[in-house]
Amino acid sequence: MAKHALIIVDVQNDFCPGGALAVAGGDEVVPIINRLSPGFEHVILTQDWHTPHHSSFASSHAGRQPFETIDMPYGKQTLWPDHCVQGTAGADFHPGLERGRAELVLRKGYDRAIDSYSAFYENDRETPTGLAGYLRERGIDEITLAGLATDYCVAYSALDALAHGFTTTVRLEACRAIDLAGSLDTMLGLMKRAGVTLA
Ligand code: VGL
Ligand code: ZN
Repeated sequence: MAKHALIIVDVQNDFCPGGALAVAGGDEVVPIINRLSPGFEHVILTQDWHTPHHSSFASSHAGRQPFETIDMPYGKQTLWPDHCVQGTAGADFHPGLERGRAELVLRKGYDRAIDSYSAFYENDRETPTGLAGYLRERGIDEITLAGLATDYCVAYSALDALAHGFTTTVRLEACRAIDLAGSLDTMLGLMKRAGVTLA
């Protein structure tokens, strides 16, 4: 029997209007996801969970501004405003998000030296978070993703889920994008070509 999990990506205050890295309409996904999640037998939450002075923050690099790109030892990295710092209100889940049925809260981005968009791998693309093993060990073979942001954490997670052999769907109506320099079109194209179902 196929087991299907909903992965709710980074529905946190800092990605909602008024937050440090607000995604336009970010809070609109909350009621949509609340309607979706009872239909899934397994629900998993991810939480962006950065150390203070994280290396993905522009404020950690002298003379750099948010949304610039720099070279890191592991490749290119977009710099962000300080966001989702461990233990802060901005890192909390949106208060309206129904999360009583969540079986796992997967935190990511907690290594100061490296960012993690994907719920499966850090941005070096080789350090695993353990999520693939968790899903596999529990017999889950199908994944649906929703949350924030479509073109960063949702897209990278979807591509990695597919690469791991999970049947993967992104519910676009339950996602909102940052859309930095065409990133939404780029990532939608990559997902479509890879074989992610965009619903
Ligand atoms: C995200 C940028 C930085 C996301 C997280 O959740 O899509 N984007 N950190
Ligand atoms: Zn982040």
